[in-house]
Parts: sequence; C-alpha cells; structure tokens
Amino acid sequence: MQLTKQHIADANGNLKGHQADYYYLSQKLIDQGVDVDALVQKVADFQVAIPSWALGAGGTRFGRFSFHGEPGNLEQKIGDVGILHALTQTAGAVSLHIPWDTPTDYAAVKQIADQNGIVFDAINSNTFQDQPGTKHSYKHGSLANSDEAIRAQAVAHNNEVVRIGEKLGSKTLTIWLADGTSFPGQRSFQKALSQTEKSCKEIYGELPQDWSLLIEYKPYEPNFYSTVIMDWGTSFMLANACGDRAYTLVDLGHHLPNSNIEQVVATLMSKGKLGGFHFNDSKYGDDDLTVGSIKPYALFLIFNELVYGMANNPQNPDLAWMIDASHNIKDPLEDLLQSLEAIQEAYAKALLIDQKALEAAQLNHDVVKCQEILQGAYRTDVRPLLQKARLNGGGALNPIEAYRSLKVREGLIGERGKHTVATGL
Ligand SMILES: [Mn+2]
Repeated sequence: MQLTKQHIADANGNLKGHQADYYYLSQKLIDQGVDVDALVQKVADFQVAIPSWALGAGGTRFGRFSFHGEPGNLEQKIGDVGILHALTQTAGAVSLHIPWDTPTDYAAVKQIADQNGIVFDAINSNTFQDQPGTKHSYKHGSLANSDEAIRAQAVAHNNEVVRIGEKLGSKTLTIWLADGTSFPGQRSFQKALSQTEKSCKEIYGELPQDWSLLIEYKPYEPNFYSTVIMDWGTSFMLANACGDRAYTLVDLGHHLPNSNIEQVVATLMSKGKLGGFHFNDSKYGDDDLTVGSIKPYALFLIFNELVYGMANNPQNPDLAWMIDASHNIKDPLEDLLQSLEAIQEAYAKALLIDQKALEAAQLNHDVVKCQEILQGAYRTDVRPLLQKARLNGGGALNPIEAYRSLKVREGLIGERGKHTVATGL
C-alpha cells in the first residue's frame, strides 16, 4: 500500500481553517521578529528515523498482543515507513536491526526504499539475544564477557552488521549493550569495563573511514544490579577511547528518574561527542511510551539544548535522530505519527526561544525573565507551522485523521492478512 500525494490531498480537503490559523500565528511571530519561512523550512528539514522494530505490536515480558496487518518482512516494514513519511514528510529514514532485518534481496530492499523516499540511517547490532546457528551463548554477556571466544563472536557480529549496512548506504553503527550483572559479586566491574573497551576498539578499528560508531547507555534492564555501560559518562569515556568517529547516543528512556537530560545533552555537545538521539517518553523507567505523552515540557527543554548546540557547537556532528518507542496497545503507525508530531512540536517551540534575549536575561541574573522567555515559547501553539511544513511537502494536514480516513490499517490488513507478526521483540 503506497499513499500518493493525491490520496493525501483528497484527505486534507478544505484548507481554509488552517490558512486562517497560519496567517494569525505567522503575523504574530513576524511582529516578534521571527523569520517564519525559515522556521517552517527548518521544521520540514528535520527528519527522524523510524526503527524497524516499532512497526509491529510491541510486547512486555508478560505478553504480546498482536496487531493486525503487521509487516511480515523487511520490504513491508519499509513500506510502513513510507506511509509515515508520505503523511508527515518527516520520517524519511529507517533504522534496521540485525539479524531481525537481514535483507535477503538487497536490490529489492533498496528499490522499495527509493520508491518511498526512505534512506537507511544508523544500523543496530544485537548481542542481547542468542541467534540460531551461533556457537556461543550471550547469557553471561557479549562484548564484556570474560570468555575471549564469546567476545570475538560478538565483535564479529558487529563487523557483519557494518558490512550489511554498507550495502544499503548506512554510515553509522549503533551499539547498545545489555551486558551487566543481576547480583552483587557476579562479575568484576573493572574487568567487565576493560573488556568492553577492548571489544569496542576492535569494532571501531574495523569501521570504514566514513562510518561512525554510536555507543548507547542504560542504567538497568535486562540486568538489574549493574550494566557495564550504565550512563553517559561511561559511554563518553568509551567513545573517547575508540576515537574521533565514536560518539555517545542519548536515549531519553535510559536514565534514572528525574535525571537532568538537557544538561547531559549540553555537556556532550560542548565536547563534540553527542552523535545520536533516541526519542520516547517514560514515567518510571525505559517505558518506551509515545514521545511527548508524559513529559512534553522536559522534551522542550531538551530541544532547547539541542537547538543551542546545533547552532553553537560546530565541533559536534549532525545527529542521528530516531524514535525508540514500542508498545502494545496502540496501532503502531498511529503511535509513531503521534511521536513524530510531538518531536516536531518540541523542536519548533525550541526554535522560537529568543536566544539573544535569554542570554541578556541570564547575564542580568534576571531569573524570572529567563523563565518567561522559555515558557513564552513553550506556550505558543506551533501546530499551524507544522501543518504548513507538511503541506509544503505534500503531506497531511492532520496525519492521524488522514491515516484513518484513508483506511490505511484496513488496507494493510487486506494486503497482509490479520495474523502476520513483525520480526523483532
Ligand atoms: Mn534506544
């Protein structure tokens, strides 16, 4: 199922209401000295990768409730990303997970990606599960394992993932390591960390010259006592040990409650070491809820630092943006549409912050004014700007409404049947 611009224009119907909203908002912003066309263009340029594992129904350790019409193979997953991109004009990339998404026919996969305007963003390795046909088990760790042969198998898997990514045009490998312990005394912290550093350096040493390595961190889960790469500091240290093309990846859900993630972002960008970003939302832990569903103001404050960093830290690379959310009670495509909207909304609001006025208020120690500036931007309803950015690219005025009125899920069920299951978790 492929949505054409005509399908979407038909679903958009009359644009008069939007045009009135856009006119009102843009006049207000122009009066404030905002270059509205440039703002809309920035929003339109912001592209977020969709992870292949978020397209089927997610599960918990207690169960998984299947969603009808799920993509049953990689080609269908890319087709789903194409639907998201057609509606939003902001999901022009897919992030694959190997071995779940190992292509069988590279030419066919690339062709369907081209047809849908989708590129291959960071590619992810998997050493947190045992795969059929592998000699050694990762039950007691992979890159951090005390057994040299197991570490070598995990390093070789990462090298293989890079070779697959090269054939698709990806330029980035993301490592998230589940290695850790569930009980005190189970393993030497120091040895686990030094083995991990050695393994990461081996993987980095095999990367093509135009590739970069992103190292993700997470405080707990699946292990519940310690995780080897538990926080941004450990990831930063490993990235520095590997070299210039190794960076830290921040996943919003991979922090202990109430961590100041915006400060983590600012610190890493000032050092030129923030390479990737995974969006989701959470109440308690790594809940992988829809972006912006729980703490939209926190997301806005994080975007404030990202926008500042992108404008002021040329030492930091362009970031690999991805949604890393997946759960089991919403239509996964509707969930991703909501996440994409929330990301764009937070980004647009952060772009509205008057950075010069904020700096002046900071230098005057005018704490109240600082808050007024941030919250003034946050309280602005920027949705007409997002709509304008989408419409300029042929996208939907309201992606969820268009998805429903065009009966996309029904169409996918018609093509794929009710009982397909997406590969992955
Ligand atoms: Mn992640």
